[in-house]
Amino acid sequence: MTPTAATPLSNLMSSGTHLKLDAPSLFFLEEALAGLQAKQKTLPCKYFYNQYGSQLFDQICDLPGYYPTRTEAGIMADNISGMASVFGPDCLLIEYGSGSSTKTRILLDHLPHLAGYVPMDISREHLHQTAESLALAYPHLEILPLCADYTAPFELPQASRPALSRVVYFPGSTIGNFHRPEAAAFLCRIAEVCGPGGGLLIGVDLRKSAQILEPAYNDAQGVTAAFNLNLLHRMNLELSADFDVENFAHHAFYNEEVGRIEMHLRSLQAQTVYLGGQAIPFDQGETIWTECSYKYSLPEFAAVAASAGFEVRQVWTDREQKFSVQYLTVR
Ligand code: AVI
Repeated sequence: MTPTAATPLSNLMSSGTHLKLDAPSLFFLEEALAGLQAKQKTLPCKYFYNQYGSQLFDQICDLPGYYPTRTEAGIMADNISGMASVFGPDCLLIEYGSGSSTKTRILLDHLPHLAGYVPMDISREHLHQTAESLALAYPHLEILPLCADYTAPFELPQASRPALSRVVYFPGSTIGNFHRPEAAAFLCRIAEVCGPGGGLLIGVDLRKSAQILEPAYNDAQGVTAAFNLNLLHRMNLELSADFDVENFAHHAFYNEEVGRIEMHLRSLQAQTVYLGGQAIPFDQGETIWTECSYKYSLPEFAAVAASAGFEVRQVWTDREQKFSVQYLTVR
């Protein structure tokens, strides 16, 4: 999730592209052009998640080789009483990127004294459907859905019962999709949202061998490849780009030195693509870097957390130490 130097919107709007784009699409165009005009071409991984991309991600979570979702769910199920005990009474639970709040239900089942639950998601439709079904399942819990991008500043809704503390829930190891300095800056902003006496319950994927990691991002069914290539389809559909998607291939590998999976889209031939009236030349073999997924050792993550003003209070892992769920408090 690296911000890039962007072409100003005003330039794009007057660049003679004659595209009729709404504000979010113009922003997408601006970010895509900035990334594709850099020396190492990049695209922000947040654009994976349109409706089709979110469906593909759900399929990834069920793939036999994609261990994180299943391992995290197992850790939650095995340790739920211990996790629930870190929440004080009248606590406001705030979930970043709540989606369908599947993992949260196990927490909600064990937290009868919450002041409220704030599911936060960028997809309004998904958020409201989830809020409605949660309201039916938990009639005594105040649910305060917040449609927001959690990487940008937002205002928390006011619960009718005053909250004594706030706990942010950020599962799924999405923290791994930030480069390390960005992860620290993001955790710093979470610490501000939690405030004094607050905490963060976070899923963090752990360092492990390339033999386990690489198959998790290179499934034989081609679902991860489709997820990655969907970025090009999105630019064709939404930004009138002319990517020939067949001319690109999914490429994912573990960069052990820095402890991250890198996903790229490799150009299979020399070609030129047009986006927003700009020519984007590709050499054969050149890549667009679309995602990083950092894996942490426990001390590495504790150091990042400390630099953001958090202290690691408790760590739960599976037996093989593939994944961790950690409870951090604001120092
Ligand atoms: C959302 N995020 C934690 C996933 C990951 O593993 O980094 C996204 C993903 N990319 C490919 N497969 C899954």
